[in-house]
Amino acid sequence: MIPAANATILYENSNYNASGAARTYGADNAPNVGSFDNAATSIRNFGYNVRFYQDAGYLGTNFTSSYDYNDLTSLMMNPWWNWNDEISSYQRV
Ligand SMILES: [Ca+2]
Ligand SMILES: [Ca+2]
Repeated sequence: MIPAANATILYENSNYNASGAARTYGADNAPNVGSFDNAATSIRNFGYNVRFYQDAGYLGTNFTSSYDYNDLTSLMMNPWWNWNDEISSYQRV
């Protein structure tokens, strides 16, 4: 899908890599990211404050940020787990 202007964009790989067969997902709000479930490794927010959730339907563990992340592996969800391949829904707040 082609993301709308200024939409948050999820990348399945690190460093916003969208070359070749690498998939991306773009939307302002996504109660369910569908086939992109548990795939996001880097994200761009374009300065918007966005809340990301571990579960679909804006549920579960979440974090809110306006930053871009080139590798969610380095963003810890808790002392034992990071955010790589975990996002299932998100919304602007
Ligand atoms: Ca990934
Ligand atoms: Ca998830």
